[in-house]
Amino acid sequence: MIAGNSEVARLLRELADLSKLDDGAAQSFRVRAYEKAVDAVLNLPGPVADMTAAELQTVAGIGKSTAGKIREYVDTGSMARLEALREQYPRELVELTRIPGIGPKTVLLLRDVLAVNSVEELRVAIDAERVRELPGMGKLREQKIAAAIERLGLHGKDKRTPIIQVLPMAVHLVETLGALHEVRHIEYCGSLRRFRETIGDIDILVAASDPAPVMDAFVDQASVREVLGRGDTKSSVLTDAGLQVDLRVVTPSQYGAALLYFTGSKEHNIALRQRAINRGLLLNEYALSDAESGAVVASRTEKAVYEALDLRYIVPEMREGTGEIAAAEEGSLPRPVDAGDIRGDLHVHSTWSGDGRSSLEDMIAAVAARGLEYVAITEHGEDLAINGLSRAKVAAEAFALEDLRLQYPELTILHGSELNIGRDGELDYDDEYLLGFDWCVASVHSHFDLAMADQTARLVRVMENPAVNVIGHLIGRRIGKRPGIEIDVDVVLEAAAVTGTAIEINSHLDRLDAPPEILRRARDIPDVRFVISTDAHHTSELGNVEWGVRLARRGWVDKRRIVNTWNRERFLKWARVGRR
Ligand code: DGT
Ligand code: CA
Ligand code: CA
Ligand code: ZN
Repeated sequence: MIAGNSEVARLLRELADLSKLDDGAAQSFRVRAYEKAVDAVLNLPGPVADMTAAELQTVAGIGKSTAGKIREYVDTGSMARLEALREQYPRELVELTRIPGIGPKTVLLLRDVLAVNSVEELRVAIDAERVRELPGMGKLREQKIAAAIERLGLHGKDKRTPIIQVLPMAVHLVETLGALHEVRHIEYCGSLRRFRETIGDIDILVAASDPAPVMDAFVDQASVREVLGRGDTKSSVLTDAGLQVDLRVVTPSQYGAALLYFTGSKEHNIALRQRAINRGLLLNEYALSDAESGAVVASRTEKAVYEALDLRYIVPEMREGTGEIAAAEEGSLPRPVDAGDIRGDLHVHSTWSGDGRSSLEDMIAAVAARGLEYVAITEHGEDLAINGLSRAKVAAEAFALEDLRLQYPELTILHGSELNIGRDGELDYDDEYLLGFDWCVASVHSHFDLAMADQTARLVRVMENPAVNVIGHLIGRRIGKRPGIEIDVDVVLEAAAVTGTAIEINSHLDRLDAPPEILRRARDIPDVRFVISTDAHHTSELGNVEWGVRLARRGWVDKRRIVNTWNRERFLKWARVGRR
């Protein structure tokens, strides 16, 4: 295989990083030389592999020694200097340099004085208060480093990354590899396809006529920091962000069985395999086949495999091994919602809110372009510092909306508000005034640390207000950053049912709130209604509805309970009843 430019650039970057440690300085002459060469190689107009050492040296930014190393790699497939450095500075040690506040000198001190060779060992040393004793360190820096480790989630064997950091990368990979002409089908699988809110690693499955070019393109991605393993049909890499990506290539006829296998969960797979055995069949990552003759029964699509096991298709978001197979068998699985089912967005901001980033006109135009039937514009209520709207502004926006209704006669535009739930469940404006809005979302934006009983009480009080249609982002969490409020889920859901207040399914990847565990609890309380909303602050966020839809599926929410799948007439009638 011919070494690609981005692959060479990646190795030079690794050389630079390792040289920082070797020189004990982030900006030594050697380090700068390698870093310059990285840019130079990435900017070459043609393949680096076609250039002689002499030609390489004529390129600005590539010196004689670096040119020699590049040729060595192109000719032999390895670089002696790099191999030696990798030997001397193992990956776990290099990982330490990703922690803010730890430079190459500190890494060497940690290693030589405290025998710390990994993030895990660093945590132990911090707990023992030994790091603060290093020269130039002290208690304050030690605490800062501890906080940085927590924040980065760099610790533990089963470190998990919030989905918002993983999904864009996976989508990009699927697009890039999917463009290769050998690729027939491609999808991300694993926990990401099941839409877990934190991800261990990315799994990508490809069906291709020829796996080799797919593997080449995969390990040659610019974002790849290290190739952990490379084979004919499977490879693993580590990205710059420290995330592992596993790639598996199968033939098109195996794709359905492989997709099922690599999507998991493991528990779901095991239950399916047992079901196959009970029917005299064998299920593995390549096919469902007859246990005796070995003849393939189904393998091309997931649907075919489920069908051959006498089951309805189960969407990936429900494959956690928590009763979905029994439910599929008895026909009690909730009807999954699709993005195409959503007819309105009922939590949308514009620049009238202090934190909105698209104008009201742009927002409405974008909503209309998406073909929605109704929308609620819900700027922040006046109690939210800076971002909220005074009554004068609310009145002014009402005028602006009148104009827009004339411009977009097909779209029903509700004038709403996103109210702030106060410490004891009080709301912005006054009760009389609130009934003047067409639609009210009420959300927690403060007092996250109250005791469970207090949190529950403030939510219940708000739901009793006839102007409130829906509780926005129920627990107020930020995945991986803020845990969200503690509530008595059953009491809150019961109150939602009794008062006719819907629970929002907030689509933002940072929130995914209410969490799926809470949504699932509502299965037993059939009167609870839901709203899938984007909470968009910019037109580009309206498309996030796709994530809200997947969260709803993961929470086993039947689509008939989601009010914004209803047609305009039915929805408006419900919205008015809810307001009494
Ligand atoms: P993660 O990466 O920890 O967020 O979770 P997953 O579910 O993506 O797990 P991963 O990456 O280890 O494996 C991907 C899928 O491959 C997994 O969901 C099911 C399948 N798989 C992996 N190991 C096993 C196994 O030992 N048995 C079975 N039946 N399936 C497995
Ligand atoms: Ca995975
Ligand atoms: Ca994996
Ligand atoms: Zn909002």
